[in-house]
Amino acid sequence: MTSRRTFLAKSSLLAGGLLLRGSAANSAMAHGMSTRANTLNASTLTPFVDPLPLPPIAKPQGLRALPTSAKLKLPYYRLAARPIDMKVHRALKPTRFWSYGGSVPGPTLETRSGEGVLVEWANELPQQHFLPIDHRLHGAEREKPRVRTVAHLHGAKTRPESDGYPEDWIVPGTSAVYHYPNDQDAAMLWYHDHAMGINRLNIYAGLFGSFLVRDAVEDALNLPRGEFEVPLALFDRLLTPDGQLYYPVSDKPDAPWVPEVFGDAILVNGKLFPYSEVKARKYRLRVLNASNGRFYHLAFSNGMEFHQIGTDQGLLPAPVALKSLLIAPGERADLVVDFAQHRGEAIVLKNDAFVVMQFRVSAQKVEDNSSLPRTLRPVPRIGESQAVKTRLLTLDEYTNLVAEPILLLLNGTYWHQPITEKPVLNTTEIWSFVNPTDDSHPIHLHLVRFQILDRQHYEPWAYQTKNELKFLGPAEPPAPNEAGWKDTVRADPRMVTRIIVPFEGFIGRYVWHCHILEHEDNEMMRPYEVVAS
Ligand SMILES: [Cu+2]
Repeated sequence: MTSRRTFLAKSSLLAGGLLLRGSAANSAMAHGMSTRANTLNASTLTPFVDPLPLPPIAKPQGLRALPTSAKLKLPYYRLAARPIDMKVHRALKPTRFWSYGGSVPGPTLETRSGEGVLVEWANELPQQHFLPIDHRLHGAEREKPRVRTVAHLHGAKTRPESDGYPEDWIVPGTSAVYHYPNDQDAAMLWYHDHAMGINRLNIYAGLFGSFLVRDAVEDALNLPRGEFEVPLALFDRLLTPDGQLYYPVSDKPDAPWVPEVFGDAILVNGKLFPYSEVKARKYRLRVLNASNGRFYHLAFSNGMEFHQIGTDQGLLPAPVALKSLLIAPGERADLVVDFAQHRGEAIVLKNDAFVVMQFRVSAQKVEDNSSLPRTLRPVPRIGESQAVKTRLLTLDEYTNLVAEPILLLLNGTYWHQPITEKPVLNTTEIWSFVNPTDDSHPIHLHLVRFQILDRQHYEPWAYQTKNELKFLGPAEPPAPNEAGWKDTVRADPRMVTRIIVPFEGFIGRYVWHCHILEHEDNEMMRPYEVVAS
């Protein structure tokens, strides 16, 4: 392999005072962001005093014809981004957010496989941003409008013109209509902003929501539904003492970008430490990690077992029993939790030692006609021999001379460089991510769904000095709860993570990127193009 990474590290980057961050570098800076004098200590607030809110279900505003086929009329939704004030805790004054449709998370769109919808995404925001823009970042230069939005439906198989390409942003007072054909399996997708260079700020401000695709396979399983199917969108924030969003900045006024953001206020559907009153029966919890950079390691305070039945792109082959769940930014987990044996208990959902929310199980015995089937949906494994190409792609972090991360690249390549990944439509490829950094990077590809082949440790010193991949130990298959269709994968430190990807759907230009939003905004995103055969 010719290593662009090595080339860059030795030439332009070193000349500019940049260093490639090796395995010995410390990421204390990245992990010290949550303790600041000018922020509220969220743990001083009384937990479990606000009920868990549920985002409203979006209602279509009638039917409209597709621009390309006047005969076909589709449900038409309009979601406008505008400022709102929302109470995140009983003891705090309302917090200013930017919202799609009046709540954070925005309204949930509930759709069916094979039945397309149209969404008009409107930008009704003010002309000034309320979070700190870094004008050095690509796409966020001083001459660009401060407030730009573009909606991406994460996990959707859409044409490129409806995918929310980062440079397709719109300004206040304008809107764009996107078509989602929903020709895909039942899954929980999520919409969020994707504007070049300020994506991390727009999502932190609140521009996201869920999008459910349902289908007959899911219907036939008799899973808990209606009031017993509960979405849980997790997003951590830092708050000022008077309860406003605080987005941290570096100590350099002209370069405010920080490499990661971790807040101590973990919001669930927009509330801090909420409680939910539940019946003593099975519930289906649709968990979304909508955080900028936080990974969650979730478990119940009583140590109870639960089952994961689906992942990013839909149902797993069979339920997987778990006592804890790791979920990275951008990922979704579909869970079934049975409270039947816990009548009258108050059970806390925790992120390691920290409180997330509380479930109060009613004392009454109730009838539960829902099922947790032993099998769910077949997920045929794609054989490696199906792949026509393997790409080795590095995940790179560069630091300054005091070991602070200042730039992240995919395969040593900047956003503006020519497209290097051009898979052919209806072919399958293996993408191998080499991660020499200290961080796990959740890598997301637009348009497609994929399967994880394996992860394998390598010897970092041989890689750093000789660009040689010497594997340590065997390749590890994905955990059972990752062995379904995915669209986001954890690429863990000092490992090679391999995914196998059928490029299906449409030709055109899409993106792939790290879903740690601070990384994505600072060059850890690349265009790719699906080309005709
Ligand atoms: Cu990253």
